[in-house]
This record gives sequence, C-alpha cells and structure tokens, in this order.
Amino acid sequence: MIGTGTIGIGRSVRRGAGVRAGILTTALLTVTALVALPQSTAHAADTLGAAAAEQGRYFGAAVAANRLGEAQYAATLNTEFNSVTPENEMKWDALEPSRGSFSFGNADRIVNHAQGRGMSVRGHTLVWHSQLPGWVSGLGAADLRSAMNNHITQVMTHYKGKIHSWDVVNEAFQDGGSGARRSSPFQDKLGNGFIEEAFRTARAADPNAKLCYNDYNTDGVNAKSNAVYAMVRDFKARGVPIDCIGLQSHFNPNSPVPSDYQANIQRFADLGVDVQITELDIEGSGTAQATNYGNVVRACLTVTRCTGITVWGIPDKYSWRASGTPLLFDDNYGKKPAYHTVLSALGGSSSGDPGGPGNPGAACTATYTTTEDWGSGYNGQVTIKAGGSRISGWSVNVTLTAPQKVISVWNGTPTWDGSGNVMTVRSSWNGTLEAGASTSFGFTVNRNGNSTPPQLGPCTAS
Ligand code: G2I
Repeated sequence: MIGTGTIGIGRSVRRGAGVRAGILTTALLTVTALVALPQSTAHAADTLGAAAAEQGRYFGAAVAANRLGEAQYAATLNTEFNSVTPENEMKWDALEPSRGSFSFGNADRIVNHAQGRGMSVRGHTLVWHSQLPGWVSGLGAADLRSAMNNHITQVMTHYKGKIHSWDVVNEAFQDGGSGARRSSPFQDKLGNGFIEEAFRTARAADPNAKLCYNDYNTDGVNAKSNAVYAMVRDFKARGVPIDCIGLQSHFNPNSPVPSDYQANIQRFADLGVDVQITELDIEGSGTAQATNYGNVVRACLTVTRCTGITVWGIPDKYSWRASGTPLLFDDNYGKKPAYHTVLSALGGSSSGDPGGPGNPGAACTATYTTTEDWGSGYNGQVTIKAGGSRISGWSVNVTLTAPQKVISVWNGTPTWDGSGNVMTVRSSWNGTLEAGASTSFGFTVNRNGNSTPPQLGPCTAS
C-alpha cells in the first residue's frame, strides 16, 4: 500500500509537474489517510527530473543503448532523469547503414526503456553531415533528395507518437563569422532549400512531434546564431514548420558560457519557437563548474519557452570529452558539486541526501534572485537552505564580473579574494538552521557598465 502510493507520487511528478498538481494532491491525501506521511515526502523534489517537472520542464540525459544493462548507469538514469536522447543510436549510420535497409534495434531499446518509465525521448538526429553512411555522400542530387525524404519519413513513422522532439537538421551552419551554411552533401547538392524541405517532410511524417533545428556555438549572440536566427525568422514568416531551437551548449574554458546566453535564448523564444538546451556539458570541476551549470539552468528557467535541458551523458567516464569531466556525476556515479547546484537552481533540494562521494558536505543549498534592479545597479538576494540536518554555519561564494562592485552586504559577513571579484559570504548571526530551514543575505552591486549576473557557488555548511 505504502509502496504503491509512493510510486504514484514519483510518476506524477516526473511526468509532468505543475500541470498535474491535482493528481499529486490526490495521491498525497490517499497516502496520508493510510499511514503517517514520512516527512521527506513533503520536502522539495530531490531528483533533477522531479525538480525540473515542478518548473514545467524536463531534465534529460544522452544515453547509450549498450550501457543500459549496467546497474548503476540504469539506476542513475531512472532515478534522476525524465527525458532521454539516444547519443548515437538514431544517427543515419546507425539507422540506415545501407540504402533502404533500416536497423532500429539499439534505438528501440532506448525508446522502450524510456517509455516504460514515463520519460520523454528526443530524437537525434535526422539530417546531419556527420555519422552519415558512405552511400549517402555518393548520390547525385535527385537521388539524394529522395533518400533524405525517405530517411526522414521512414524513421519518423517508425517512432510516430513516441518522440517528444526531433532534431530534424543538425549543425548546418559554419563556424566563424560568415554566417554561411556548412558544406555537406545536402548543402552542396540540394542548396539552401534542403533545410526547409527536411522540415516540411518531417511535419508530414509525424505532425505531433516538435521539430527542432540543433547546433553548437549558437549559444550566445554571434554570427552563427544570427544566421540561425534569420533562418528561423524566415521560416516563421513563410509558414515553414519549425517548433524549436536546440542550443547544444558544449562549454569549456575556450568556449565558456556566454554572458548573453539568456538574452540569446530569449530572442529565439520571442520568434515563437521553444528553446531546448540539448547537449549540455561544461568542462571543469568543483565550484567553478558548479557555478557555470547553475547559471545555465537559471538562464533557461528565466525564459518561459526554454522548455528543457539535456546533459550529454551521465557519468564523466562515458562523456565524449571524458578528460574534461564535464558532467554531473563522477566516474563512480557520485553527485558532483555541479549536481547539487543544478538541483538547487531547479528549486529542488538534496535534503536527506548525504551528498555522495563528490560532495560530502552538501548539507545546505544556495539560490540566487535579483530583488531590485535600477539599471546602473541591483540588489541580489541569496537564500540558504539547510538540508536534512541542522547546521550551525554556512558560506557561499558569489562571483562578480569586473568592473562590477559590491557596495554593501547585509545578513552575512563578506571576505574578498585577491582579484576582488569573488566574495565569500559567511553566516553571521544567522548560522544556525534547523533541517529544511532557510535564511537569506543580500547585497547591492554597482554595475559600472557590465550586465553579467552574479555567479553563485555551492553552499558549504559547518
Ligand atoms: O560531438 C559531440 C556532439 C556534437 N553535437 C552532435 C552530437 O551528436 C555529438 O555527439 C557525439 C557523441 O557524443 C559521440 O559519442 O557524436 C560523436 C560523433 O560525431 C560520437 O562519437 C562517436 C565516435 O566518433 C565513434 O568512433 C564511435 O563509434 O561515437 C561512436 C559510438 O560510440
């Protein structure tokens, strides 16, 4: 009885959130009537998927079919995520290795795994210059056109009704400042019109799937994202079917989270398409990595049409950039500081969770909001929340972008690092917090012309 009630709660939250508040309430009442409700069920969501669902979003991971049999991999996927993207199994070389001959086995395994657990599936990807079998590049224009349309139609029909969003066309624009299309068999033989044709074919094949254009280095406002933006605006103006933009969001020190990330998400949303963060990973470790992850999540949550986030893998060891440790779980599936920051940014809380090997001290969480903004400056507020145990002190790093300057701090004691940009705020009179209790501190910043929001590190408890 108790077990049934608990599963019911998990499912309704995972699948979808705020919208299902009615179902959730009913489930809670039923359980309460049967047994005394354990206190933990009343806490904030404690998994990425459940927390995202409460924000009306999904939180997904790229997965590999051949890992689903690994117990820890599957357990982490099933517990933490409510959306999946096959990392390689739906690419052209995997699905149609020779012309007209389709092999859906590995992709089906992922879709079945997801469907059996109430997770949505992103389809990745129908038309891409990479991982393209040799026979495709050998075709002449007329043949290539029919092969492209046939591939889209066959694959989308096979998965009709099972895919939330499709990356219909992937990475069709060049890097750099030209804003031009990338050379590919499709571009070179069919011309600019291949993208439009692919989207029209996709809409006809599965009218209920959201159709996305997906790319990298389009995360901030730049020549490449401007070119994609112009294409989407043109598609919307001419009624070419497009529903979403995928921002891959692969970040590393050479390609950091752009300061205008949120503004870029917003401008695409303003064109009338959803924005999905489709392949998020951020190389780094510790507080710096966590801060970047938190900023990405907050940027998405701020834009209503940013509907979900997918990280490009589960543990670091299986990342395409494993040496950069860019994911939320370490090689032993321990939750990294970035995990806790993401969960907290999603409004969830690791309460009752010892933190895992990656973050043994995660007994509190910190969340940031701007409470007042007058252009040349703003007031920031950080809410500190104790986890499952009482804490007697806390500290959190707030990083500003020069030449911004903090001119006052209240309800916390600040110290500064050598650069003057990182402020560590420690509890003053408000260090003792019972389990689940919160306090907050505030600060005033002079912008001095820079509009980057402050970056928050994880909360450390004592
Ligand atoms: O490169 C990162 C991503 C950029 N955006 C599109 C994504 O589809 C792309 O994913 C990566 C996968 O994460 C890799 O796993 O795409 C790579 C191929 O372009 C994938 O790598 C390939 C290896 O190159 C193959 O040697 C290997 O057989 O993965 C294959 C399956 O493990």
